[in-house]
Amino acid sequence: MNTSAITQVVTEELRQWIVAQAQAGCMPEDVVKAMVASGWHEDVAVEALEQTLREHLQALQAGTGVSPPLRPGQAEAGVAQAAAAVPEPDLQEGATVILADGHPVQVLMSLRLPRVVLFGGLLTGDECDALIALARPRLARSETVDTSTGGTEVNTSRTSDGMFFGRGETPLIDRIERRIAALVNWPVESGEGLQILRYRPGAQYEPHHDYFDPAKPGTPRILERGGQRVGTLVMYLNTPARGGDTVFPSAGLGIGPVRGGAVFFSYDRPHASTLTLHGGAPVLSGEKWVATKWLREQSFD
Ligand code: PD2
Ligand code: ZN
Repeated sequence: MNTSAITQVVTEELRQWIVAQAQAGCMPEDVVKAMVASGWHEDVAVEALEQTLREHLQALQAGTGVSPPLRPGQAEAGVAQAAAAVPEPDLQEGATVILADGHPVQVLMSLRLPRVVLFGGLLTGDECDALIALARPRLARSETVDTSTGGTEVNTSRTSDGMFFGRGETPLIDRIERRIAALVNWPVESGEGLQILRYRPGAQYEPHHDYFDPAKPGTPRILERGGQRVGTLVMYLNTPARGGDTVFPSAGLGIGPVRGGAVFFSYDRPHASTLTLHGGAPVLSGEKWVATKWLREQSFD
């Protein structure tokens, strides 16, 4: 196979990871397997392995070959991760509507990689209005989980206001959570509480991954409760006048927010190879309100 046609870039981080695996005594075929499992093409993996180890050996022989240890956050390109089970809607036989806990939801678009499914009519107009009314008095400047400490921090890359509901906090929220669970075949108990965000004009959410970066020191603490995130459902509670698309830059995909609709995406490993980098483009006029449901591997209690 002609590997020059493949555009995967072998980064310095990946080279360092390969050296670290070799130093730890891993068999070359296991290193290749791990790379393939995390999204690398096999031919690229073999070539990267051979070339990296050859160069490392040459550097050692020349007396300059001390590979620096990986810094936190540097490992992402090379960290091998086994695939986890993920939430997934029943789309067999070209379903155009899914009956989720008795509520008809339209299937508008689906993509294999990244795994993205666009739904229409997941929430009724009344349900959207009720969520906004419940959340409005409880909004505060959005915080995100800080994986360097495991705590929360105000994040300047996210200029929205937000709040979290407890799971099943009201009968309305309980009903919506059961509908989501039925739609994506994932237990209610593995869902985080609903998060509501309000973006004003100019507000945005810069591209990020929703999974917790395994290389960050605070991540093990976060994972103790429910394990990794494996899926996200962003529900649109209104239709902004202009802007506010949910974008997937690695896939060149933009989703226009429409009231009652929702974008679902899953990621079977905490790795960029899932192509689930995504963000909220700036709102240009009007407001944008969303409700996000993050789904964990295990019970989130
Ligand atoms: O509001 C959005 O479009 C958006 C974009 C990226 C929401 C999230 N991420 C999220 O809630 O994780
Ligand atoms: Zn997100």
